Amino acid sequence: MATSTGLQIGTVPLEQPFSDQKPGTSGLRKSTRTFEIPHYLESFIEATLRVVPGVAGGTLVVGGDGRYGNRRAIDVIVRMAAAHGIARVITCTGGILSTPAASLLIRSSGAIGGIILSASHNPGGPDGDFGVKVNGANGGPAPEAITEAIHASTLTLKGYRIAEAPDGWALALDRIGSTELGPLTVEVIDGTAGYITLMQQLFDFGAIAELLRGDFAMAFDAMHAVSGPYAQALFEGLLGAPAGTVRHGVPSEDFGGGHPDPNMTYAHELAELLLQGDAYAFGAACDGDADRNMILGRHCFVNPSDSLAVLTANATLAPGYAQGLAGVARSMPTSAAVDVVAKELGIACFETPTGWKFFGNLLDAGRITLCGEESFGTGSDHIREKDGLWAVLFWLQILAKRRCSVAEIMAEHWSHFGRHYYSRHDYEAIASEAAHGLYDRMKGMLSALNGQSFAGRTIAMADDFAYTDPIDGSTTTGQGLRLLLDDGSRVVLRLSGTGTQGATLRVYLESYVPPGGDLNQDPQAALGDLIEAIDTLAEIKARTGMDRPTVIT
Ligand code: VG1
Ligand code: CO
Repeated sequence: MATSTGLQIGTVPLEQPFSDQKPGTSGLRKSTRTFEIPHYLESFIEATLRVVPGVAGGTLVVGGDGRYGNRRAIDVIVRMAAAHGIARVITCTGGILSTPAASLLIRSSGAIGGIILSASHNPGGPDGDFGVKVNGANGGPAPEAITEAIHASTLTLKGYRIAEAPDGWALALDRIGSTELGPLTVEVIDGTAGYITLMQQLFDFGAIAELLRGDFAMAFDAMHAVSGPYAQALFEGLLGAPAGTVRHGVPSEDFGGGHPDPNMTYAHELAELLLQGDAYAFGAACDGDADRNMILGRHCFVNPSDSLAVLTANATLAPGYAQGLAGVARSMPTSAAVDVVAKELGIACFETPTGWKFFGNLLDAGRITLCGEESFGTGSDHIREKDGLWAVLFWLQILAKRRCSVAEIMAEHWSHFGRHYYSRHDYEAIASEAAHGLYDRMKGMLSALNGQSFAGRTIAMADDFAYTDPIDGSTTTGQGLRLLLDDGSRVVLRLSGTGTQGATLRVYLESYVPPGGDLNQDPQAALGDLIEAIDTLAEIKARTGMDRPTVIT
């Protein structure tokens, strides 16, 4: 079929629908090779464009973290958007757009939503992973009702609609400007400008610049991923930090062969710099799509659950939050450190399932201002995604005002609120049957565990976490097995929804020591009895065949 503008639009038949396009915690995430199967990406995009409301005549934001496959995917999405009657696609130079900047762009452009090409912290390249995240008009990850409808649509697809680009047409992705493809306008903009302006509204850049000009040395690791250009413009540009402050700042298609996951295992270079060396007062890193953050001080690692609590306790030091907070929220496996702060501040604290999409309604309704997850995710109502660089700027803001070290902030926080010793143990790439066998066995045992003794305490409640959204009343079940102990400690087991090889088991461990108690233990030692007890109960080592976790946070 030719449109009035002469664009050729056709339907490509699918011999058989794909059966494995079920979005996990954060969109559809698979190996790059899987996405290279003919029609695979197209099938998921077709289902998305059929399900998302407002496609005809609407605006769509498209961009990604720059990993291998990004440019091809943008080309496919643009041509499919044209075939589905989208009027305007907004993308960025090089197709490079961080997840938080995409969230902002969706909100500021009045788009119907966005498609973000990223497998986040998973490695990239031909042998790595690729991913497609679908966000709605509020800028946040699409709610489950939408992702389930997309999945259902993929199961019955018979074909997909795509425009054939006229001879000689190519998307000029590397230049700011706009290109027409039949009735569709593709705008290529600078992906950093709007985001940086928003950061300047939320934080006192003068105060932070003064801190960075003094003897306060900072190291930021962009992990060869999308945060690089933003971090360079912010830290080395506007805030005047010395050249070289941003490490690995040029996005590469395979993240320099690394794993763009800002934790102690994969960002070990930065961790060693801060934890063993003396040269730097502050260190931070972001993940592949720049929605995660890791915060380090000299000889000090800030646990992400603690980071959310510290930001909450110090929020009014930032101009954007000077009026105080409406409320806060954390994902269920995140430690209750923020709960204690919220209680003292007299604000509400919500506990949601894992995944940023569950914060969306609370943010939209104005019930919460800050929220976060133990998995290095922190954010606020400024957008509808977690935001790595925002968290780094927030920490710099606090340090600029308080003029003390990160370690001093932590010590003071714990001595006032008590300390939630916390750790997450990940067992990655376990054979799927072994992982599900372990998990299902534990699930079957839950009711019998109530009242049993565990690590010298008593299990006060054992359940499979379920959540009812306080705004729209929707319920979500099966969100993680919780053992809540009578002294406030707990152990949670979950299977990851973002892994791409076999299954990943996450074990979350937490134990609270009130002010006045021993606040200076090593977390692994403080949690040692819980670690041992859950291994025995869930038969982790025996069933996975692994004698230690792949990653300990
Ligand atoms: C993980 C984290 C979760 C986070 C999700 C997406 O999910 O645990 O807290 O929201 O990744 O983060 P899972 O199901 O593997 O535990 V990202 O940076 O990939 O957008
Ligand atoms: Co991410």
